[in-house]
Amino acid sequence: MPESVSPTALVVVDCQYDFVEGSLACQHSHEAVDFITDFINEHPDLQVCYSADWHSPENHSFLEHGGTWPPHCVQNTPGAELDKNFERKISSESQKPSQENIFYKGVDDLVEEYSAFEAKNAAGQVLHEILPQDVVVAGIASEFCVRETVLALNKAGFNVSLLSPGLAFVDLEQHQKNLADLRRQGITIIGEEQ
Ligand code: VGL
Ligand code: ZN
Repeated sequence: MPESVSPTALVVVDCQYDFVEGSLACQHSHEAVDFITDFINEHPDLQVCYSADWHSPENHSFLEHGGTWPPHCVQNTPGAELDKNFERKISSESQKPSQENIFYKGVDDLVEEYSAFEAKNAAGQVLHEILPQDVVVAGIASEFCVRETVLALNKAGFNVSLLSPGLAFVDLEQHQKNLADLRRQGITIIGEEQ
């Protein structure tokens, strides 16, 4: 029997238009998406999963319903769509966003679900249940959904790395604090030139 190479998955967190250039536009977002698409094309064996923040208009995360954020990622609106550069620029069909590899979270109006750990795809599969041991995380926003996703995976025993040039953030200082804190907790930070 040939020895199989242990698989690695990349979790691309919330690279949706509202976070890239919409109501909650984050810093470094276009650079992050470009970096992620190049990284995927350079790693054709990587299993790629995308998370999507997926709120109803009544979500309690929104200011008008007592939350802290402007309305964002409302289900089936343009702001909730994944950046089309993944579809356009990724060479391998299986690594592009699809029914199988998009995992939705934030569906419950009453729960602020930053972490993508329990996100589900259209068939109801749960993200953490289909991931291999080794997981690389990138996406938006570093200090919120990326951070909570990394912490949940780490706590559950996954071997987690963070792709620093593939991150976008609300606030640069908070982003840098986040990286330092996650490193302290044993997360490997890849490519820290930013
Ligand atoms: C996020 C704020 C609200 C994120 C999601 O993806 O980081 N941030 N909802
Ligand atoms: Zn949200």
